[in-house]
Amino acid sequence: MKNLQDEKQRDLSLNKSDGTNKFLTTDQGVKINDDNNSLKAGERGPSLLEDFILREKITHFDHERIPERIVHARGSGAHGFFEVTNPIPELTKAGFLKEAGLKTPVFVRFSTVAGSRGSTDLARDVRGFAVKFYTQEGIYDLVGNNVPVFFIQDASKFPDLIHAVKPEPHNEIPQAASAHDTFWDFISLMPESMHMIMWVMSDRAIPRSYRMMEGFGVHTFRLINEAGESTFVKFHWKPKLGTHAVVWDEAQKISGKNADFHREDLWEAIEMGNFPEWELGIQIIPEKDEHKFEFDLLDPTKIVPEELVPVTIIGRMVLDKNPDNFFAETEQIAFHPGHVVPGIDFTNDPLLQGRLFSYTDTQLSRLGSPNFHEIPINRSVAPVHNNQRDGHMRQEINVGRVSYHPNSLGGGCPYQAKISEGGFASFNERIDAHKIRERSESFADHFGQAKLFFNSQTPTEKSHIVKALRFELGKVKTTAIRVRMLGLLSQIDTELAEKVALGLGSTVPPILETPLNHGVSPENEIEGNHEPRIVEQSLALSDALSMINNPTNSPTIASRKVAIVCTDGVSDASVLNLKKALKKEDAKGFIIAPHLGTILTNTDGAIPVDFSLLTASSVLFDALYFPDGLDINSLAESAEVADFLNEAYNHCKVIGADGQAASIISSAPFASKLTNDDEGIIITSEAASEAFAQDFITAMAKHRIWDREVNLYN
Ligand code: HDE
Repeated sequence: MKNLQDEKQRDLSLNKSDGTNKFLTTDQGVKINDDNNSLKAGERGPSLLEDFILREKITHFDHERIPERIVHARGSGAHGFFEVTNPIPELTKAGFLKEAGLKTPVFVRFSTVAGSRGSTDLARDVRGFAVKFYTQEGIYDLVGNNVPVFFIQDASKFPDLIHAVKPEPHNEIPQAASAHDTFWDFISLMPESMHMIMWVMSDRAIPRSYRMMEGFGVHTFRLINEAGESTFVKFHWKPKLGTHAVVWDEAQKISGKNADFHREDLWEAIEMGNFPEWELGIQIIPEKDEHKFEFDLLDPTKIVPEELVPVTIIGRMVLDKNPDNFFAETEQIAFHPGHVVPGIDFTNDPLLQGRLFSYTDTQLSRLGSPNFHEIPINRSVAPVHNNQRDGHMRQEINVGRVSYHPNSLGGGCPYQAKISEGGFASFNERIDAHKIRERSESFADHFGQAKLFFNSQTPTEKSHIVKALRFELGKVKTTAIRVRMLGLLSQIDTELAEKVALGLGSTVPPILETPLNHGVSPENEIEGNHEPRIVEQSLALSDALSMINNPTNSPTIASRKVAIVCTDGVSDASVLNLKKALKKEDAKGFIIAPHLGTILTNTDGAIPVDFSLLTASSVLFDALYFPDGLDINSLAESAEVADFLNEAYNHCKVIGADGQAASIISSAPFASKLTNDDEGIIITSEAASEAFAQDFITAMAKHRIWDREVNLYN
């Protein structure tokens, strides 16, 4: 079998440049003798225009920035491969899905949506999950998100949505945040966004890591087999490490302590060989079932519950190589949902249809030319021959005099491919319709699945949603917007609306006062805008929608980080005991001490320190450990240690201590709140015990000890 895994790397190597052991030159290849001084008239004289070396260097520098993406500006990427585990030739003729074991190179870019390129990773936001497959039949892009639905149903509302969520135009405030008036003004007038709002107010919008996110294609797509038959599919990426989040207070603190938290996590995991991995699954819906559901498959504000149509796993994706150059690869990569290969096709989802226009168009201003496909990271590994010519920065040197089709002078080349030769043919869908500017009646349920989502959450998750809404709407200054939102929330769940209202010091308005129809007053209603309604779902609950109950979660602590607080005199047996146990589980312990360098252990050994108390913080770790032998008195006076303890406790993390260090927990500020059944406080008077390490790991595998929180649903 042909192994294509490294094909893109070989292709990229054609453009790689490494200055090791080479001379410094100008862009024209002229060797430079002095890179530190400009050419001057005399020692203290003016610089000379003639200095082509200086001019070239500064001109290049002046133009080093390109416009950032209008959405998804902040992102991180990695190379890897996709491997077929369960081929589906009966559903698709796409070659990269047809053969078990076949590996196709991929590049993945994860992103936040609203913030600028330099904004924090931990914003409350949707995450982009865009995968470029370099297949033998051309580029296939699966440009998805970590949330399976979207805010709006029609592409025409996208610029409005983005204008509303971006920093407000008069003062460019706030950065990377939806908690402001214009966003909620728009949302409160768009009931179709309610399902998405439930997802975005849940902890899905503050992932623990890119590696712990699900990914979704969002729209319904089509797979087309050799016989030209179509099957509807929804794409799902299921993370090997489970689906996990941080808590909102933690997210805000991480943004200050390490705005690159997700970027760094992805980078380091790959450098350390903890390769991020997802399974690719599809929900398969035969054509004949198109109208069998209580929602429209073409409506991007709806999911197909996994309980109704299970996810069939067809392959896995592993990210095993960091980019060599952020700009050349992660910034210049250009995704497009319209990049499909034979065997994959679109549906008439009106959001997807609009996207099919937008992505190439945006690259023209972002990358500056229709030749962006020639940039190495965007280049197909399948041969490219056509009659497109010229344009800014054209790289390819097309030989011959023929650049048109049909031609006789070039022997008719390049040839058109028959379908049997791999030529792309769109699905032969029958369309016989009036030209109308209308929303389908089948899109009118704006609340049924928002309810399903909310009802499927555990009390902890519901409580987080209420708190997130109290936070977001609490930042909204216009009272009428808050009240309008409470009206919409009451259509999802009255208790939810009431709990949010309590935090806002407000009351839930009667339903009739809530404009439902896209914010237009009844006399201005546009014909064809159907009054939103609630369709009761046949399914009461779906565990797949909850993160805590998510079936993808397995009790693993792989790649989790533990802060081990040390001082001189620490027991090296205790430190080693936990470190070893963590390593066995593919997790890692980091030594945190009052100073960098080394600390002396109780046996006069020296342990290198990873972070000082000043540069580390509880929010950057998954759990906290105080080993036997610590200088408790000096730690008790440290403000940083107090923060470590308090934050780890409040963020529901596991805290452990053994031997004499246990007293640090019994005298911690939260000690009075501690109950005996807190599964996350692991203390033993014995030092370096294996049972302690095991209990610590078992507790960590629960991700967080949610019982500690003030739960609004208890
Ligand atoms: Fe995008 N989107 N989008 N989008 N989108 C872009 O393309 C757009 C939508 C998504 O890492 C832009 O190259 C429109 C849904 C991701 O480079 C732009 C509409 C989903 C990324 C654009 C949508 C996405 C983008 C900006 C509504 C989930 C980042 C830069 C009709 C399925 C890709 C660029 C990367 C990027 C337009 C809605 C996902 C402007 C018009 C729904 C992951 O073309």
